[in-house]
Amino acid sequence: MRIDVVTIFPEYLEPLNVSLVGKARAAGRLDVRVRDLRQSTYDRHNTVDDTPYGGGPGMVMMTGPWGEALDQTLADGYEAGAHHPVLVVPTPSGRPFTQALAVDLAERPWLVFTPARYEGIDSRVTAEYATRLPVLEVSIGDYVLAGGEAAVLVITEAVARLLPGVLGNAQSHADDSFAPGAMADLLEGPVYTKPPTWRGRGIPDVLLSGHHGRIARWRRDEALRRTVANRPDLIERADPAAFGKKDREMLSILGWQPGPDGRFGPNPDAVEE
Ligand code: 6GU
Repeated sequence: MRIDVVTIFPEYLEPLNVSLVGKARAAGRLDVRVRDLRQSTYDRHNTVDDTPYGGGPGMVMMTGPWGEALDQTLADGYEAGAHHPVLVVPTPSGRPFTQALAVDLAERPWLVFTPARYEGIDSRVTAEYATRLPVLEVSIGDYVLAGGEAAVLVITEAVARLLPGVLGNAQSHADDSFAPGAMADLLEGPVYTKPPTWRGRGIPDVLLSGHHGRIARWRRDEALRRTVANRPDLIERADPAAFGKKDREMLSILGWQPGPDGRFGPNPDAVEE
């Protein structure tokens, strides 16, 4: 996979040299190029932004530098043999970044990211490139960052670990929280390793029992417990067919019950723990 990032803060993308993404690059699974947007400015101050038409606060990134930088990025990539680019535009106004979108992006051969500062990029830039390649506006969550660079780091890490040969163990992402179909969209429960006692705290006996069926049941119960506590919306949204008899027993213990439509919701009479 090839990844291009065009930014006014190339140094912000340094973490792409580290850890999993760095290893994916070293292993030849990932070719990452970071381009300084200011290379595509020609005035004395290397200006990339101007005031918004219609007024309002902040500044808007100008068409000129983005157009030239993206034309050169695309030309360089095609020259190097890359193909089928997708333009990924990080913006708090984008579609939510999810594991499903990470899986989709991991199947693409070439991603071009345009992290913006200020109030965003003049809209004609995405309109123009949308005539040439798919453009995805993506948000990493319901909060506002000062720029899209951190979002590029997030998206790149989520995508890189899905590339064949990067994680080593293919099973490691089959049961990730949010992996499509995994655990019917429950969060993963707690995990333990040696030593068996730490500061007087042991580990659940079942994990030492060697009884795979009971261990799987315990993990499922803990996943339900954690999901109820941290992401009750996932239980409410879940297809009730995903919950078997034992799941229903656990949900009942946790104070959840099926409503008239079969979907689970909190039992209004239950006492919160
Ligand atoms: Cl992709 N960019 C910015 N600036 N803020 C965000 C975001 C992106 N996703 C959530 N907040």
